[in-house]
Amino acid sequence: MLGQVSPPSPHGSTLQRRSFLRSSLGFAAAALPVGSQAQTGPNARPIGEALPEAMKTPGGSDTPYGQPAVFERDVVRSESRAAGFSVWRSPLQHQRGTITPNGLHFATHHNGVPTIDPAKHVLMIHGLVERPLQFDLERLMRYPMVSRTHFLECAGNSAANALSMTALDHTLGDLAGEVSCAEWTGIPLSTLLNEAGLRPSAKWVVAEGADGGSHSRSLPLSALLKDGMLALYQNGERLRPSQGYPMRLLMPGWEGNVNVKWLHRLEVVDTPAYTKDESGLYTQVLNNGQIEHFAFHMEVKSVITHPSGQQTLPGVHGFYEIGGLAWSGRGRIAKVEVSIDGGASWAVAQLHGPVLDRAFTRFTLPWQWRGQKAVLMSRATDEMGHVQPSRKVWKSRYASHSFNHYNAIHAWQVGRDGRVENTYA
Ligand SMILES: Nc1nc2c(c(=O)[nH]1)N[C@H]1C(S)=C(S)[C@@H](COP(=O)(O)O)O[C@H]1N2
Ligand SMILES: [Mo]
Repeated sequence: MLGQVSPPSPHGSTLQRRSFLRSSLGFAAAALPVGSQAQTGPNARPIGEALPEAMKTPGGSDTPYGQPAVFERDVVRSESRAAGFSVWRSPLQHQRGTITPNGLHFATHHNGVPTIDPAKHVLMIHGLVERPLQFDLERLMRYPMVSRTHFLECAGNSAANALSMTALDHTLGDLAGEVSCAEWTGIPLSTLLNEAGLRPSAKWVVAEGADGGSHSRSLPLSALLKDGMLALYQNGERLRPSQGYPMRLLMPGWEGNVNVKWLHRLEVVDTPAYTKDESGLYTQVLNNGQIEHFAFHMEVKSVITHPSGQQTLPGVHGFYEIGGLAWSGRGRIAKVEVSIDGGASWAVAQLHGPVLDRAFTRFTLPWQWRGQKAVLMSRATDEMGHVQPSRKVWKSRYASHSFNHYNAIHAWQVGRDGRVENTYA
């Protein structure tokens, strides 16, 4: 690579930050070259003289549905199975930007992926309504639609870091890849619920999927009317079977499992149904033995995607970019701070806009690595003022076997050899 790379200018040039950058040995404040130089000497050929191989022959053919480059074969989801569940984690460490490609969207299936013929699928709205309604896809396609970019995160994301006594040496995707972000397009649920006509006693809605175990959850009606979407499209194309084809419920910022896939029934009721899915699986046991029920929101969280677990800095000392993703189920990300010394000092990272409500936000910070041991951490704050807790504080709130809604600060240790490893700081 030729030329120089200039790290982005510091965000928020307060006096405090300037002096932090000056006084900190680790964070780069000036432009640093990372490109390699043209070779010199008697046998050196001038840069640009040799034609690349691909320019000497005609190219190959394309495919009807575009595929990633063959050299990107390793960029895939990883699967793990537990108690009949199948979980596919997104390789966050290989992604840049904020939108998860459809083929890499994480997935959690309690009973596999059903094959649903859209011509035969119906959505029913019944219960405490004036007019029970049934919709086929042809009819739904005539409704006005909206598009929104939102993350989706499994309540059990990062369970390994919540439960394991020692930090497991895994990749970021394997540790925290049950989260993704996509542009969802569909029909506001208020349109369909209001068409059915809500009775005064209507307070909750039971959403049921058309998969084997009929996954179902109860949601407060008021929240569904405000924010709920019947999603039909994911990043511009129809939903993937893995994401609920032909239609799913989307509740922005709420734990993944209420986002019922393969949605076929909305029953309007006056109290929660206490389905097996919400009673058995998605409750948290607090430290005092009390049960936390219907904890819908996913709280503010962030992860450093590069450098991250099982990666190795190429050994060259100098400029590196620390970068990552932050999100909150409560609103926009207001601030991300990064530490290179295990939390002893923090610098404010640059946020890359647009900073959207309940969506992935990218953050970066230039860093000079001089071969020293380092512990990299990121700490996000959302616009409501919620800040990520330390692991110790998070663990003190819940019973030792609780793992849902884990949003503690995540840490990577960088060794002198440049190897990056999961650690508890
Ligand atoms: N019908 C149905 N909906 C479901 C599930 C399921 O197994 N069946 N899994 C839930 C869980 S636990 C999560 S985390 C999200 C994951 O959504 P995704 O697979 O599109 O990422 O879907 C939820 N919706
Ligand atoms: Mo989940």
